[in-house]
Amino acid sequence: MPNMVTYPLLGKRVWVAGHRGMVGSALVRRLEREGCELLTVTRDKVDLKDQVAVRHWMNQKKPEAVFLAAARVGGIFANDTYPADFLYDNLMIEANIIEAAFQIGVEKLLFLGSSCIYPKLADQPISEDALLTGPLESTNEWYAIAKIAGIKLAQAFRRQHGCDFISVMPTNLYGPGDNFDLETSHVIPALMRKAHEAMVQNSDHLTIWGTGSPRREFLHVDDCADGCVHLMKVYSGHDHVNIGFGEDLTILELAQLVCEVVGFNGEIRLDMSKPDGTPRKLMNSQKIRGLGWAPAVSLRDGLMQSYKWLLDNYRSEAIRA
Ligand code: GFB
Repeated sequence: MPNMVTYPLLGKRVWVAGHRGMVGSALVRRLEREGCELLTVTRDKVDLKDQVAVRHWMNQKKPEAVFLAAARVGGIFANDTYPADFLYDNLMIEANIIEAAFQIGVEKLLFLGSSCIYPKLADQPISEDALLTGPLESTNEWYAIAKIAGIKLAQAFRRQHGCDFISVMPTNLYGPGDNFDLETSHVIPALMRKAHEAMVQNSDHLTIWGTGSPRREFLHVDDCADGCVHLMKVYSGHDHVNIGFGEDLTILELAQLVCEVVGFNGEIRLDMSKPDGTPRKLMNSQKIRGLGWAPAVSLRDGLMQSYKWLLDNYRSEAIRA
């Protein structure tokens, strides 16, 4: 049984680092129910890659709990195209925040990683102890190395200084506030936008990347935020914890489901010049289930919610960027 504790958030000063991102904004929505004092800061005020600025701001605001959701994120193409940004930015952000959290005596910190930390060919479903047991997937090794370093930093500060810093590894996420840019996004927003535009333009087909055969697991971002808040309140331990949905499907099956949700009936074509990435990435989420948490949003319902968000925001900068 994982280490269960009680850390109520009621009345605490809680910083959500990265509150404008998809995960950070879901955390802000979820934390509104906890009766805590929420702290946020925008990039134009504090660049999280700047150690001095981070130390100064944290020292002034004195958060008691921190959700470290700030990161440079993107889909398979962005990861493969901008390796320096994905490695450097993520290393700097997490190192600055974790070290400053130690310096100012933050009571509890939760670091968010990603399922891409696991070896490309890890046994499925992937349990937490698969970390560092084999080579990484090449399209996202830069991001994965940064996230592994984040887990290790949290563990090192716990071990050397007794800090209550924990790490969670969410599976592939989607939901309101997602990035719908076709070059840099993850697969769900990309397919949703492609299906929507194909339907509006009366096209007879849409094209997906790769062979359509990789399998992925998808978790709605509100479930992820709920799982993170749950862990913050009940878990304390050296080992990181997976947060998954529990089922996966092929990219082709996903494309069919997205087309159904959007109402597009055309053909789905494959662009084999694009990479598949990891063949399968289904996480073993028994540990968080054992801590009393389970997801609530089905993939179909979550996709319908995301499509509504896309329609509501289609003309905005958030989509057209
Ligand atoms: O979501 P995605 O970009 O990330 O791609 P990963 C998942 C799968 O969908 C891959 C396929 O096999 C893609 O080839 N795919 C099909 C598409 N059509 C599309 C499309 O139009 N756009 C996109 N983006 N994919 C990411 C990592 O890996 O997962 C990150 O690169 C992070 O580091 C994230 O860990 C959770 O699941 O392959």
